[in-house]
Amino acid sequence: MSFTLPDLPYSYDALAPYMSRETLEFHHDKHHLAYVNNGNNLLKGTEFEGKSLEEIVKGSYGKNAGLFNNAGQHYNHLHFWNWLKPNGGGAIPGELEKKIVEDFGSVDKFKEDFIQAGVTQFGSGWAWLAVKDGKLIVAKTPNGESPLVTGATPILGVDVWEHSYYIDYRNRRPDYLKAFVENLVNWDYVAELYSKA
Ligand code: MN3
Repeated sequence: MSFTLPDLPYSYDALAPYMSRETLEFHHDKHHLAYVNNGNNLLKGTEFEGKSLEEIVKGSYGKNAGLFNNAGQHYNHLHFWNWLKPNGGGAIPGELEKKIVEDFGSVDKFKEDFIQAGVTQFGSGWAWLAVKDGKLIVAKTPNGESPLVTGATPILGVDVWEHSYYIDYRNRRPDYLKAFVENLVNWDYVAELYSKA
């Protein structure tokens, strides 16, 4: 397969004031597009042509750094746009909420751990909620990595590269993460991924 850039599932103004049009224009139209174009160029002539995106991400990890970085970021961003929605945050669908309480003790404890993972990811990377061996875990990864490469299934991720928040929050990464959790998360999409994990 080759990589293509999907349209955002909402308008560029839809996530304001928590994520501005300008951030989405740079992040989607320039950064994500660059991963798509670079990924397609690096995919050409490799053993990964014709494979699914997840197979490319997992297969290129540790083997083909250039392809992995771009395919990994393409995978992460495809989901990231769907992990956001206008008037997000709020109630977590029942079954997923139950599992969060079971594995973290409370929803608040999960949110605290998730935000902490994003705050403490040194440099560029992502913070995650993932399913591993039937259990929910919080994780953080550098650059374009995701829990996919450690045999887990990511169900929620937040981009903590500076391009994702610097226009709106400058150096206040904790404020961006709090807004992500409280006002932007599309829990229906997280629950959908959880049900398939
Ligand atoms: Mn990004």
